[in-house]
Amino acid sequence: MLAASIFRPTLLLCCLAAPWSTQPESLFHSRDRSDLEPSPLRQAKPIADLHAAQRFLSRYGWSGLRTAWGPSPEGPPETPEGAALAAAVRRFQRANSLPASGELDAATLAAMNRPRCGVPDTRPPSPVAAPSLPGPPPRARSRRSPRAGWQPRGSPDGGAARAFSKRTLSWRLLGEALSSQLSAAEQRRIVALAFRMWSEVTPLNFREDLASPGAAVDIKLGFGRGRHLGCPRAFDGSGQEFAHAWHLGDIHFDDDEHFTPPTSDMGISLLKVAVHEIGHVLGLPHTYRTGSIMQPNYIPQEPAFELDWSDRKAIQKLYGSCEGSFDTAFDWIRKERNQYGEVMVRFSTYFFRNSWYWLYENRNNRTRYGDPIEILAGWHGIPTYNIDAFVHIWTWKRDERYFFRGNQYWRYDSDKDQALTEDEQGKSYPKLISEGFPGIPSPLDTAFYDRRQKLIYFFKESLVFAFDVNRNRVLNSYPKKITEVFPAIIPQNHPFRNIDSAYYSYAYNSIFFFKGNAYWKVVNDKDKQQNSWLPANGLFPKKFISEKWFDVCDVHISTLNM
Ligand SMILES: [Ca+2]
Ligand SMILES: [Ca+2]
Ligand SMILES: [Zn+2]
Ligand SMILES: [Zn+2]
Repeated sequence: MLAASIFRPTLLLCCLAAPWSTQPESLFHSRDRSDLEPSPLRQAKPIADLHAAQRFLSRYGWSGLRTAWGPSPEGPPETPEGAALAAAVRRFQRANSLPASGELDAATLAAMNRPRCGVPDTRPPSPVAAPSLPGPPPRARSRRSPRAGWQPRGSPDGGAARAFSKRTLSWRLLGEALSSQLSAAEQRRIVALAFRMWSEVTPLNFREDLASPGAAVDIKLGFGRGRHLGCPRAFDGSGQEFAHAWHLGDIHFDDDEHFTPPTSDMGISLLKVAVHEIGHVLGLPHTYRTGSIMQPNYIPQEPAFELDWSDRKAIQKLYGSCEGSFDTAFDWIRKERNQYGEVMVRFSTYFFRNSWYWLYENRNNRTRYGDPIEILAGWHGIPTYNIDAFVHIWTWKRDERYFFRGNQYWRYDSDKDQALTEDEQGKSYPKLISEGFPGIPSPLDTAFYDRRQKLIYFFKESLVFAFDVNRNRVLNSYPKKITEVFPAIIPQNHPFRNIDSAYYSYAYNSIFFFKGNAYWKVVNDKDKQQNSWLPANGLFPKKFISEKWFDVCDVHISTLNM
């Protein structure tokens, strides 16, 4: 009932907004609250006339007059000329995919009454129109706000701008300003998840800070009703504005709204609103692009929502993409039968770093939603951090997967999703590398299996060892210098030693050497066919891993298990 009234266009709310007539049951016990009505939500006054529409257009940046952001935010609006008003209405109509009539018709008023964020959509039109000029937009006039620092996000410029220069930002849900609708633990969990979602796609980390003085906390969040938290901008009651964000990192939620956890399909998802407002604090303006979390209006939630491709690119334009080294990267091959009974080879790509891993979706060119995950949680019985290497020996007779760390190796049972403690011959694991792979040193830097040659290439410092899996020994001419077996195409453009990971990618049918945040692609057959002068196994010049594999981002350790 409550949720329905929020989503319904609120033109009719004048009738529903009368003082609540039902009196709560009288209180018999101080703890006997079960029959009490929740404190009635104050309803937002519907936008139903010219005066209210003018206020809306001004408040959200559609008209040239900016009364909502002036020294008296709740004061009466100035009256724009009819033509200016019609132009503002048309702009608003176009953005909302309505016929641009300039008339305040029912559909336009309904659009104005939809639940929305309090940050203005656009900056007021500049008196000097320069639409075709490249370069940064002209600065809009800035008026002094009631309090230094109380500038709404997105205003005055309305464009994206990086808001923080440091990489780790602290946040706090203000204890004195919690929502009355969700438990404190649930609010904190939802807000922490909202921050984590941004950290999954940026180099930023977010840390909850309950101890520092308030002024030292980067982003402070709180709930309030009507006039709240010393904020110059009062909330309007249930409906319309549900939250706003300010410069210096303050986020306020209208506690007259029916905020719900992500599992609910009613009300307004606090997670979605928090992700949106954090987007503002980080510097993103509104966009009317379908699918973006930065749309000004609340879009009732899908079962799961994620930051889409464009939202990711928008925030990465401000903060850069995620970089870092990997302990190992590999494709996990499995054979599946298709509907015709044919055996199909499928693979998943994994990146390991410290005690975390990411599954990479090559098809979507991004990491799986919700990653990274702890190795401990996804892989059973192998070391939980700093894996040196992974090898999948794959012949007609053999299908064996090994993880290497230190001087030991583990064999992994793909079907049971568990490291073997004993194999079919009664050999127990983990085993010493020197026993299972005679002549191979440890600890290893990395390794990969070459299926056609039936060789494992093991890498240690500047040397590479080719290991014949059938004869279980190192080839006679090995070890060799890595530069000898995998020569640089451009002289000196080579990792030379201590490679983090030699990764054979089935998506690219190529070997890649990873070191730090860079990769070198190894010449494959197709490259040779196209350019016969390329040396066999030559290394193309260095590139950044983040330019090929997107959004492999760390998150703050405290949010790893969300
Ligand atoms: Ca509201
Ligand atoms: Ca490694
Ligand atoms: Zn917004
Ligand atoms: Zn506020």
